[in-house]
Amino acid sequence: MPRYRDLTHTARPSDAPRVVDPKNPIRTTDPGALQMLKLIEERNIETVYDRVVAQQPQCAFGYKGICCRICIAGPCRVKKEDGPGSRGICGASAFTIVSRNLVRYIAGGTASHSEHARHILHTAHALVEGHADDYEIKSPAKLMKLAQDLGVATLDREEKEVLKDVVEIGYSDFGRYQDRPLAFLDAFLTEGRRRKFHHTNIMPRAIDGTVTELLAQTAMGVDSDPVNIIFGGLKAALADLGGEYIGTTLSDVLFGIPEPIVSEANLGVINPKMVNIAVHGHNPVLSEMVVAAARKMKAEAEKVGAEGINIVGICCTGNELLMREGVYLATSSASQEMAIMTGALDAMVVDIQCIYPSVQTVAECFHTKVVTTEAIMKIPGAQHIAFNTETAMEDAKKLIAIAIEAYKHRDPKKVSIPSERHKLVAGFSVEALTEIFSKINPDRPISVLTDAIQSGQIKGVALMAGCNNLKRLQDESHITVLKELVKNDVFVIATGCSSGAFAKFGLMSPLAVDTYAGEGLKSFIQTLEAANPELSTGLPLVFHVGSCVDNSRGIDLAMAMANELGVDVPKVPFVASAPEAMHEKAVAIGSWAVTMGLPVHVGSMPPVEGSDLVYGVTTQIAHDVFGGNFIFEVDPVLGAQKLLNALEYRTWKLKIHQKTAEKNSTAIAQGW
Ligand code: NFS
Ligand code: SF4
Repeated sequence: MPRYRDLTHTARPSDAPRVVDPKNPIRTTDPGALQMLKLIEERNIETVYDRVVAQQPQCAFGYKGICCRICIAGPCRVKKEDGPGSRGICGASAFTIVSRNLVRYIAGGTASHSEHARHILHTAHALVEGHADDYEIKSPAKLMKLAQDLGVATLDREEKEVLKDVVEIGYSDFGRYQDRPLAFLDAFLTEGRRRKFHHTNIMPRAIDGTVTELLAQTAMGVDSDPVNIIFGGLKAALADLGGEYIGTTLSDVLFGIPEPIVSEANLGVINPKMVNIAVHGHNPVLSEMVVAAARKMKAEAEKVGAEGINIVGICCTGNELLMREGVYLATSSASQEMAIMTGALDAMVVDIQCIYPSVQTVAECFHTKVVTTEAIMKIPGAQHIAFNTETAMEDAKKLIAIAIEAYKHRDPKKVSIPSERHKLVAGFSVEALTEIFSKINPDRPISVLTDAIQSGQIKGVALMAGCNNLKRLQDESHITVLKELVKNDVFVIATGCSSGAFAKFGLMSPLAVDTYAGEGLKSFIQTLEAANPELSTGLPLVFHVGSCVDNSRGIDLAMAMANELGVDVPKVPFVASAPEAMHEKAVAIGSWAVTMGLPVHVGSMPPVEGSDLVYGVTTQIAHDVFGGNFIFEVDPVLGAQKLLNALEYRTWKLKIHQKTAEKNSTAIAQGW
């Protein structure tokens, strides 16, 4: 069987248009957002959908990654195949320029995720030092497990003492100078991956150091070898994964391990009778406190004539709250402005990342107050209330008071909330999934999943992740890839704005199983439900594992499957897809996923086509070195097909090698 059934072995994407309908401002398929669009037209409000159209056609040099702005002799563009025009002023070739641009995305993504992680570490640190009394250790069990993974003693020790040591290790992971690997990465890897990263010399020792080193490596006149540059990028991508591990594990310690929980999603969750506050961004340190404060301030809201306070989430902080508190998810990245346009949002409280600066412009047409909370994130015109972990509850109450005050100025004539809202079940941490599987096999829970693959009941597992990118229509690619995968019996877990899309469309509901799952997947989900009668929520079509930082949970599941099967990650029928990738963070995640050994579909073309060499390294050579590779395919149906092929290939190989091992009574071979 040829690799991924690609008979040409070119790994080229199809000819599908890179920007569909470039003149069409109706750039969404989200039913809630579509209802808003009509209204927007009447009121003549500019949105992201208009701005996408205004940017077309986008610069072809930038699109292919062959524009260099790294020094101010530039910008330099690669204009010709050969001669002086084929290089930058300093002589940098297309492969140098493309690879440098690409890995600088990774540096940005790693910096973003680790900034989030750093904030959570600071909060945990303040807690053990006695300066963050509004926080607590919600999950001592997670803390003890984490401590054991990191080699921290737990016997007869106070929880706070243990946490203190864990936090110290986290801090060292940011600034370690000794030649030791990143602890929050090394602790979780399979033996095979650990060895691979040492052999290829990409095991990071500190997050900040790795990002800085990568910026230095890619400065004007430093590294021009594209392969060396890419390996530098992969090292930073692994540092990104370490940062995500810090974020996810310590969030679980402070706010609890997610468990199955029922909620609802899409703009219809905004309640005309209540004070509505959207928490938007990524960091649960702030939003968890806003939820807690809202619970205490109902009476204040009632005083101004509201029925109460309705907190709704947007983007990943929405995912964090959905997973742990069952807070409604109002919308996801590309439709964030729509939440304000309902005219019923009294405040939008933001922390960091993925927040369009335009939310303030839109808010100025309504009574909505946009409030920024972090020192590194301000928006001209928006109010800023510094949020401190030391005074968290007090600060959160201030934020809510702003919303209650704004509610008084709400104009009923401007209120127009779409009816769209869907029930969903979320909260499937790896712990929660393991618990569900353990009802069938308490000794080896993960074998429930791997056995279902081996028997052919399901085809494998897919992690669907990533953002919205309006080069196609919002959510269309997420929904299409998902439907293709589940129809073909793939067990799907989801994070970030991909899970946001599924939630908004009603696909994260048990009701969707019958309609969309293939026979095998349906029977697998039914078996799990039958073994877990106490789980009154039922089980959904797609399993929500959290925010983008929680992609660490996804790779945890892949590694657990690898250990169960007695192989390393590249042999596991497990794939990933970011059908609408947009952010630098998505580039970092995709890159570590490849390095961890996964085939990774990306549905929005990154700027790599300006160099055949870089394109080849990311889509093919990476597979030879790490066992994972990028699959760039903008057509979502074809993208799903390529993922199915990758799963089929892995399952087929796995079965052959297992049979041979059984026949000869040996361990399964590793070198294939
Ligand atoms: Ni992830 Fe989450 Fe969404 Fe993309 Fe942005 S919210 S961290 S980066 S756009 S999925
Ligand atoms: Fe041009 Fe080289 Fe400067 Fe890039 S680093 S802008 S290619 S001179």
